[in-house]
Amino acid sequence: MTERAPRRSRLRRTVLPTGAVVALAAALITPAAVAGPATAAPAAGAVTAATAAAAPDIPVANVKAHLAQLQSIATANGGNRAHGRAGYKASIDYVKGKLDAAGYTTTLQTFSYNGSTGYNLVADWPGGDTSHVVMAGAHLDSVTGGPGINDDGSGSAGVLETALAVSRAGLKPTKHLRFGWWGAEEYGMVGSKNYVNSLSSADRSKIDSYLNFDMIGSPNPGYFTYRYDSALDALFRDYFAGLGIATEQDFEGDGRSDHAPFQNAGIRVGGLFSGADYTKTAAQAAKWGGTAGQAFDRCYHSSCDTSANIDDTVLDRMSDAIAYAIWTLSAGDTTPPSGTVFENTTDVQIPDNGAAVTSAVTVTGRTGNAPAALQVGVDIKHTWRGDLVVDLVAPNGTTFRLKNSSGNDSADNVQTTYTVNASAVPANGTWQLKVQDVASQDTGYIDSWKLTF
Ligand code: DTR
Ligand code: ZN
Ligand code: ZN
Ligand code: CA
Repeated sequence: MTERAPRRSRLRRTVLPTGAVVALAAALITPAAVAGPATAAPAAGAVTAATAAAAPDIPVANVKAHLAQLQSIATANGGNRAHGRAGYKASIDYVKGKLDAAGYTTTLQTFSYNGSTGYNLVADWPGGDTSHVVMAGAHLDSVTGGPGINDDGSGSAGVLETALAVSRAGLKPTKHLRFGWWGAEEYGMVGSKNYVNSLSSADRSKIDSYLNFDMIGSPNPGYFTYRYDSALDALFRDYFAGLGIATEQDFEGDGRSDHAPFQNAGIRVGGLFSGADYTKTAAQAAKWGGTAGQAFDRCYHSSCDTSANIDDTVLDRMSDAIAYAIWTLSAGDTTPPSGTVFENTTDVQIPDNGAAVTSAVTVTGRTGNAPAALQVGVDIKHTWRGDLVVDLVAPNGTTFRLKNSSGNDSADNVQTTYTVNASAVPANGTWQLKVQDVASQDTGYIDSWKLTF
């Protein structure tokens, strides 16, 4: 605690315009938000542990084992798994065998395209409310020119292993779970169009959301989310933020994969993508690693899209993200809508030039971590706000500095909304506003404060 320089006359003091206060607050917060929280960010496991039924860590070795099988199938069948070729049907049989053994109700849907029979595989996990279906899918076909291990063995294997994890966990979701593997995507989403067309309009309206995973193991990876539905986009963005990974929204994929037929039928769609033939920029390489100036997948649609064409780390993380989304979305509507306000309106006196005081707000019913742009509304009545140091303390002890003291800030009151990047800390628990008056003479109290999630 320090003694400040003699104060100026109250009559001559300058009152900062509100905009200046907000700008000052932003300047103070930015370094902490960039440098990360004061305490270590929770481990990846701790992020999901905060959810009601924690999603499992998907073993990437299992996902890779599926890819090895798909590679063997291609190798044994002329080097591809394309629509109308033996390697495609063998791929379907492999996936179906795993799902049948795990207790799924599988349906093989056939269609005809280009003079050949095509196949979709649909797997329903028994139970859950069938009028609220959560669905995830991937295309199982490759182009004729290669084995298609990243495109889209990766998505097929990640979805398959998530489905098997549902079985291992004996998951009893509130909503009904369905998984799909589509044929002939490479000819213009032929299989997924057939599937969506085969549904009655009543059955289409029962699908709450469809998540698509087409290329999730790119060797020079990016972390892209589908941007079509803001809640599904945020679900994945927040998941990766919890791992300390910044995502970008995908702008390459419009109408280019199996989410499109679902979207055209008015179904909410989301998904992940690690990049195809576009070039990674320097900025993207800076945040994700890998090589700038090179394609995310240099083997896209080529014979070199083999088991060697996979980055294990992105495959692992995106497979975990599939499981996180499936667990979270199928658990039901336990998450309050965004915009939920948690507030404490009890006055807390702030001792003059004394110890810090706190006011608590308990957040419940949230899933995962707090938002990247957490709104902290503060209303402190005080006769000289320059005396005050204000912090936000997260449930795990992470401290965010909202405001420093200042000998020059002679206005009354702290009445503003701060934006804090709290995406590295779990949302649920008791948050505290911590206020200390560090100079004598002027006094005040915390009137109220709130967190908007
Ligand atoms: N449809 C893919 C490749 C692809 C290109 N851009 C995107 C964006 C989002 C998902 C997929 C893609 C293919 O199978 O070739
Ligand atoms: Zn493709
Ligand atoms: Zn694809
Ligand atoms: Ca004081």
